[in-house]
Amino acid sequence: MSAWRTTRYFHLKCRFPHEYQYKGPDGQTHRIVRQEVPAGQIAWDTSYDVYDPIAFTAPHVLKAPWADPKIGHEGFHPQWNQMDGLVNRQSHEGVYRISDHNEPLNIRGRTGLKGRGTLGRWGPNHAADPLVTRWHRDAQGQKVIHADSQKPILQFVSIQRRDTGEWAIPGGMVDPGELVSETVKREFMEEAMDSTQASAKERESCLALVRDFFSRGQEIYAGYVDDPRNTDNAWMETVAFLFHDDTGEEVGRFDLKAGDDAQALQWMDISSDLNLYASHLDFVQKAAELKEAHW
Ligand code: RP5
Repeated sequence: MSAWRTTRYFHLKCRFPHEYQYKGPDGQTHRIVRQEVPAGQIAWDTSYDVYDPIAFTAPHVLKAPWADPKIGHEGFHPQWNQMDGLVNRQSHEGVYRISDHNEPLNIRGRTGLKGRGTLGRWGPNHAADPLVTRWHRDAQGQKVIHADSQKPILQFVSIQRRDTGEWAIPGGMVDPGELVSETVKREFMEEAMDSTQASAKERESCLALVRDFFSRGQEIYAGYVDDPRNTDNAWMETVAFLFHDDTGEEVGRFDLKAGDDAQALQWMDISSDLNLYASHLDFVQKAAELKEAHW
């Protein structure tokens, strides 16, 4: 069974021994130990008598205007498994269950922690991921071929996350009512383009180019993300789009250098050796397969 299939059915990064990490208002990183959930006990259908995880919702989430209120809060009547006004409470993976306390249950099963953690929505929290790729080329502009696989090496735009320090696709949350196709473009502009330090004039032409480039994406994944922030009652889902610059003359020509205080950013060579945030390696693998690149 490939890694792609494995992570599709079992979540790993939101389970013991991985701790739940969050940054408190004091700037300190706090760690919460998840209850152990053996692989055979992940499914809600399987009984697990000793299962009694602690509940945790980050204090800032309880006060945030972008987050859902507590269950039972006056005036909060969430419409599970459907569009709830502008909020999408549907899962890409089917119908999720609701507990006796009217709380959604993680569509992939137990995580060893109740509550919402640092996530704002009960149930699915929708994100979008722009996977932007180009070929690794040498100084003469020729594609670099990997010595072992004899296949060309693909590169993708990778950003170092501030929360965990891990390298990731520069994705982001879908705003209520926003189209996923808009989210990928917005997130890429915010997270990646801002660091190109281009002049105002250059920026204008860059924007036009990026808009055109982002109109030609290919959806490569829609579903659950094995995100370390997932809990029994709140979890990440995403739609990942592949945007490939075959000639390297579009977005591929941007030299992505982060400024002093900007987030680290780079064109990263794709291979199975990478260690990326959540299930991002699965999306990158899919891109390498589609483009018949080195893996
Ligand atoms: C991941 O979290 C998604 O795949 C996406 O990359 C990211 C969105 O969350 P933020 O980066 O906005 O925190 O699950």
